[in-house]
Amino acid sequence: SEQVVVITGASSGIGLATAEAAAEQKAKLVLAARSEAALKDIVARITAAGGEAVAVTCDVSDRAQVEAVAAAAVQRFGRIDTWVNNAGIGIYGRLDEVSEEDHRRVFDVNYFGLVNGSLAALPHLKKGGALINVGSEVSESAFPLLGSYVASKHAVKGFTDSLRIEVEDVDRAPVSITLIQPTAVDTPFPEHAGNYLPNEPKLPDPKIDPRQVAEAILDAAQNPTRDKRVGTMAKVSTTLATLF
Ligand code: NJP
Repeated sequence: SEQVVVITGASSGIGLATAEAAAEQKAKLVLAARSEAALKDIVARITAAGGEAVAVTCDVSDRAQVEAVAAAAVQRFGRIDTWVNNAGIGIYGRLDEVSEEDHRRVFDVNYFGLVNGSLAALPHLKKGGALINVGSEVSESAFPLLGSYVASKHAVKGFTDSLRIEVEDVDRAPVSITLIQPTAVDTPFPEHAGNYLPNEPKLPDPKIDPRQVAEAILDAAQNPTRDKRVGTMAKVSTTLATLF
């Protein structure tokens, strides 16, 4: 396809894998994250391989910065076909020890970042397009020592499912809205997370390859489904000893 695809959190992990896979499919890419240098390297790599990509430095928790990403996409490529809200962070720690500031930060990025992206993208998608929101297996289940993260991903699912009804069923706009729900994915997510625990946080095995999630995201851009689960969906063990 020659889709114009916007990806938030494109500097690492799932977002980066999605950018690379989309570039192979000849998509025109708008890559957003806070790390300007990392994005520039990725854009240089994609461009050197014959692809088209532009980097936009952006903190998704700031609505104006997210609107600037949409504006950059339209300015460079004339339209937006697919918008992927992928940026996210974690905070490891008990709910009674995570500071209010950290708890709010998780919601500012994971929830309000995705709200900002969805609302910035929708006006551009209404003639036909795909909005793809990265939730999680924990959008529907509990998980200890990542409680603020789990709560934010539940909020992501509630927002995404409600928005879908308004856009598809009330407006009858040809926008597909998909929630991607991966299991644990092999990315630097734990290293990027805040941590109140005495030891290095990690995610439980089995961890899937981020390219598997990228494939599900790009597939949803072409063949939308309401919820796309990726991974084994084995019941997450709540035995703390297996996690940390
Ligand atoms: O994590 P990581 P993943 N504004 O840390 C960016 C979900 N998920 O790929 O800003 C803008 O490698 C950050 O870039 P930078 C997860 O919840 C994961 O695993 O430059 N961007 C980086 O590009 C999240 O929603 C697993 O630091 C911001 C990216 O986000 C998504 O998958 C399982 C930002 C994070 O890359 C990608 O996570 C699951 C901000 N304020 C769902 N803050 C899993 N890994 O197991 C961060 O079910 N970023």
